[in-house]
Amino acid sequence: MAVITIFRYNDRNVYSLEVMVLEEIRFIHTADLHLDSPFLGLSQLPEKLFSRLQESTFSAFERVVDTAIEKDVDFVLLAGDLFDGEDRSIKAQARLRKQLQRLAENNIFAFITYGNHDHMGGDWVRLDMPENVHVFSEKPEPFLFTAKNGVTIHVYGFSYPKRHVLTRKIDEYEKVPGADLHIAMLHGSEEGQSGAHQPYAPFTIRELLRKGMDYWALGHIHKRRILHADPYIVYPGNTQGRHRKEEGEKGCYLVTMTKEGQTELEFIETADVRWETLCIDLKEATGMTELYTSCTAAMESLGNMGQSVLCQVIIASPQHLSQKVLKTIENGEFIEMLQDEAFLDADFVWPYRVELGEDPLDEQKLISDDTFLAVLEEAANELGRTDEFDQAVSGLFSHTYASRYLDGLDERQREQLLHSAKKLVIRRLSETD
Ligand SMILES: [Mn+2]
Repeated sequence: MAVITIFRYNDRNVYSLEVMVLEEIRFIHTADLHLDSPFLGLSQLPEKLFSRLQESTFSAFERVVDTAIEKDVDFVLLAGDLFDGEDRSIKAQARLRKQLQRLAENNIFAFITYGNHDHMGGDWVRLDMPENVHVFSEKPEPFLFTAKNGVTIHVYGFSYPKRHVLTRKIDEYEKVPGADLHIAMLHGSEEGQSGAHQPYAPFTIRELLRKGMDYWALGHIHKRRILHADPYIVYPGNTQGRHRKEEGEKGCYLVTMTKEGQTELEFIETADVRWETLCIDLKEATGMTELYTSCTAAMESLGNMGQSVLCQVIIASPQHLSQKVLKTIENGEFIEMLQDEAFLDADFVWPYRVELGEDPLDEQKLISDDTFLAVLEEAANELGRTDEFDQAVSGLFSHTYASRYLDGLDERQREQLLHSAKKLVIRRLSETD
């Protein structure tokens, strides 16, 4: 409760005291905790980093709860995908429960809707949640909540009964009178924004606005996005990035709302390990020492953020590098050098891959014979259209172990493979005079 005390002197110089109570509520909006994400495919990281990463979804949620307590909020909204797996590991449930109990001890309520990852139809060992928690059923019904200062709120939400909920759940939301404020939780995607995939619980912004709510607490999309202000329609994103495509700041929103619905948002970063891309842009011929120094300096700058970082390094304009340097990048020697520099203390900056950016001039620079390049280009295109291409890659796709992890190649991947092969031919030829 925010209290403002005003001292006022009257004409006889005797002061009177007035106390004004600000009628506003505070809550945290978070979603997509994905507790106990396994971080598959990253087990090649040094053990210490890997276990830190496996712990990160839990640490991130702990930070959400720390913030809730520190800011003395009224409640926390958890808008779906709290658990990563539909079997809800007992470890994840126990640790979620522990954090919710911390909220209970601090007189903070929690609202949960389950999403497509932790739908209600999953097969899991049930661990009951503490009493300060309301879990929504599969129908978006209101829950009447009274904040510490007496402001009343209807919170609406629903949980996924099964993994695939493709119906327009938005049609089932209805504002029910009887509260000062109306806050709706929805795990789903905006129509037309989910690419080729069938959208879960689809909605349009117009549909949400028409419901007359004061705040839409969304979940499902892992990239933080504010779809609308006044009233706010918000995806807070996930609390911890789980792979390189979930880069940058990850966290939750601290929301302050007056009884009249005026809303302010503050983003709170919660990720324990952050994914980043470092782009090293070479402007001129660069030797090994300079390249190495620029990379380590850039890595160091990431180290001052008070977080651990997993970064990929992209070297733009690699035509400024000599063949020898390029070779150390391709055979992995260079990344090993950088990794030797990485600290593995409390906070780390770990380069997990080094990539060469696109390099348009490469070919002409290495081989001046235009006719040869044209023939090579033609041969590569030709190869792409024949069975020989499939034969060439068939070894990989029929390999007992490798094939399990591979889908077929699409057009773009075929083209990329041909492009890399062409570059390799050019590079090899230029090496052997
Ligand atoms: Mn999710």
